Amino acid sequence: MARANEEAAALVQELADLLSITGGDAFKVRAYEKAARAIAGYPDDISKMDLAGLRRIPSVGEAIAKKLVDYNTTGTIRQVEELRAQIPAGVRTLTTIPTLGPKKALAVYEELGISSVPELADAIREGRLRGLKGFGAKTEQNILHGIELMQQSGERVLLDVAAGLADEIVEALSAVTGCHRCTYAGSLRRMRETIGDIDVLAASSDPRPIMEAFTALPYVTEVIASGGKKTSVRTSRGLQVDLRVVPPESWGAALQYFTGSQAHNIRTREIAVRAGLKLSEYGLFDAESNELIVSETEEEVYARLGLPWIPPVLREDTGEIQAALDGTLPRLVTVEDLRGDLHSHTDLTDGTASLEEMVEAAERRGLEYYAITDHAPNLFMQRMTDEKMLAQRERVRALQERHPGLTLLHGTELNIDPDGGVDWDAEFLSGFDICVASIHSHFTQGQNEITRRLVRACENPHVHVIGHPTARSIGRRRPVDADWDEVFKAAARTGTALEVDSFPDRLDLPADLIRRALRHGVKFAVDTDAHSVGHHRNIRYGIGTAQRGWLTPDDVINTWPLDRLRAFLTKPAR
Ligand code: DGT
Ligand code: CA
Ligand code: CA
Ligand code: ZN
Repeated sequence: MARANEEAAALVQELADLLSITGGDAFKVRAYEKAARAIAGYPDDISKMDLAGLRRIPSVGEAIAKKLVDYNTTGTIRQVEELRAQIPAGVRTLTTIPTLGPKKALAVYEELGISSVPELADAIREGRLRGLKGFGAKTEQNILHGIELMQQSGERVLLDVAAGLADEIVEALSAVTGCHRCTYAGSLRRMRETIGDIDVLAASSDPRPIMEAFTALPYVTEVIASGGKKTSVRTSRGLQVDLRVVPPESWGAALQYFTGSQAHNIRTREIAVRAGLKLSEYGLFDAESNELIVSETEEEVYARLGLPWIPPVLREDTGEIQAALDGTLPRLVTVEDLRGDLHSHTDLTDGTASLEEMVEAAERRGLEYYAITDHAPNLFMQRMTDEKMLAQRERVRALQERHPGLTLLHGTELNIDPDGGVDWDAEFLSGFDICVASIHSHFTQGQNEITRRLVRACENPHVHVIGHPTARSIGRRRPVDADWDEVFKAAARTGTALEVDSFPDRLDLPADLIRRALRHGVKFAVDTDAHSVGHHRNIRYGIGTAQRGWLTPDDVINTWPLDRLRAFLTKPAR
């Protein structure tokens, strides 16, 4: 994503937040939120666009386009600056607590003068919020939990933020003369769901020009440490990046070392010791002679240890070494294996691109089938009706004529209600090619209720996929509390797939639960849940998560040929 799009989207989102703190018109707030998503997901760099061009971004009208022109010329949006000045910084900090809405933030500030997160936590523990309108015991618990979540996520960033920056850095450094190789390592290469810092590795016999190019990058704000072998910087987003430059003959060993995880490395080092070798960040050596064993690739390093190459996503010391020794490493699913996407939205609900644009984007991905699954009526904000849904189906059928190579499936994303029911009756549901069903409300029900809810959704013969099953939002909302083994058993028994949602703040199911579900024989759908054209690119994060869950192509229903998928979508009667 272009940096300007990301920054402008953040400003427009902030504008929405500030407006809602000041009690602004709810529809205007929603319009800004929608525009922010559209800007973030827009494929072209907005800093190079004029007013007329900006107006062509979906969900961006005249007023917002003018604010973007303001951003392009001044680097900020005046109205945001004005509102920032009106609202105490403390209140704005309070609104960053995931479970505290703007109204409540303003209330604790105005009633109790609380303007920081620790003050609020203390006030709750001392019972000072009791009696305040709208603050019951449950609200207090939720706020405390929100504070906890915020502290846990700490300084770590989501996968897409780190990946976007790392891609740019690797591209820039690869172009430096004498740079033999360059890539990112660390948790990002292992596709962990959040990233503490970015580790970049380059191979060259002359590190200096690479180090210089690195510290001169436009978004570097601070050089934390610099030396001949390693330089660390902080970027404008507060994220740290470590760069190491190694001689080309040590590349394989260095890449293996800096990819980690630390737990995996401890295991590989033990194996090296037993083989009379020494494996470190400096290379692979003969333990006796201390002679460097040339290892230009990771494959050579693993081969010297008597192992096949192990994909980075598996390097967490959770059984991958034993599987490598036994020759039972999984053949992991890849982006190229996907034939379809089974979850997407258009501007009929909260998407920002038209049906036609989303279908074109799916076609550019080279997909063979594509499901449009706009929200069902019980998500009231989306204002879906039977008529609108049926009219969309007609449009999908007509559009199919123009896309002979891409089979369009007309679906919906249903809402699993507190009792496990969904939006429509069986007759209406049977008109869809595919139904995804997700939890969008009542996230805090107890374990028995959530479990029953998800099991009942699996048992519905018209529900094919459970969307983002834990409903978590990384760093913002905890996963729902279910007896997951019961849910997985129900999904396997009823032939209901579980989704791996590719949104960087969802990655849902998470990898550890994927692996647990796999043992029950569950099938999966790795989807984008795209709400804009740009969201199609998120698929790499969903696939990364699926890989961390050890999934093979056969486990993922949207790698299957269409006829096999269709057979799966006809659930067995029971
Ligand atoms: P992060 O940055 O917290 O998301 O996680 P990583 O895994 O990227 O950790 P980081 O940046 O501290 O180090 C990158 C890799 O370097 C790590 O995965 C393994 C390797 N490494 C760093 N320190 C040590 C160490 O003390 N021992 C071993 N065996 N490996 C280390
Ligand atoms: Ca790291
Ligand atoms: Ca690091
Ligand atoms: Zn969705």
